[in-house]
Amino acid sequence: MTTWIGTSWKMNKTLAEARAFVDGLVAARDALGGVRAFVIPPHTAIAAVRERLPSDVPVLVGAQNAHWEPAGAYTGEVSMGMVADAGATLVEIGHSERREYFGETDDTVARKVAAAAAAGLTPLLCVGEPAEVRAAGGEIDWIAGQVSRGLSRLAAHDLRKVVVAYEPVWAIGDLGREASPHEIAPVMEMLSTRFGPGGDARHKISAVLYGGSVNRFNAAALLDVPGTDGLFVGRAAWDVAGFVELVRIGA
Ligand code: G2H
Repeated sequence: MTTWIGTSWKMNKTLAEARAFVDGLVAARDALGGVRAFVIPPHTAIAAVRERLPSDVPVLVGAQNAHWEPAGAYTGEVSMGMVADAGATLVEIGHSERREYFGETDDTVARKVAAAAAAGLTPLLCVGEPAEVRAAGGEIDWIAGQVSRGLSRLAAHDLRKVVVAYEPVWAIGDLGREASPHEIAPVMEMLSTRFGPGGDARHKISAVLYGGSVNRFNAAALLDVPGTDGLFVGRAAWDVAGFVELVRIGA
């Protein structure tokens, strides 16, 4: 299977910065074909990134969030159809920052996963356990529960559209610490066998990614963890050279 390498810019980058990143991707186009690469800009830059990417540069564009309702009086929200119209083909759902700061629950996550799939988008369902759950040894049950609930509103035939990213909360961002391959292996194995491409066909999703403080030094070892179909990267890929280097590692 082709390895997925992607980045979310979170709340970063002006339009000029987004276009400069795309220009860097175009300059490195020969490196991109070996992986399934994706970039998730803020909503303001989705269309600009999509329009600037030549169609023969194989990079998917995503959205960091979208509402489950198709339209209506939901001030400040955008729909799945709107992000698709802007050029997104995948949508990140349930990142721990959205669960922590913006009130995302398993119910809103499940609604969004189903709405994304219905709109023809790839739902990128993010799950992860907090530090206290890991300290108590409860991560396998926590993650299995988050994934099950996140998929609970999805039509069975849409399961294959889903990508899951395992991102332990304690390993995310500047305050996080790197997870070791040893620490993530049991979770990745559970996700892969229970939900992933290697698992029971009735519950087959398309890929299981790892994210959380991934960088060029730990990427190869994390990719080697059985059941890992790719990496979802933040800070280390916000600079286009960093992203391209991670793509080369994944190829
Ligand atoms: C986790 C990750 C992006 P970072 O959110 O998927 O961010 O690599 O900066 O920890």
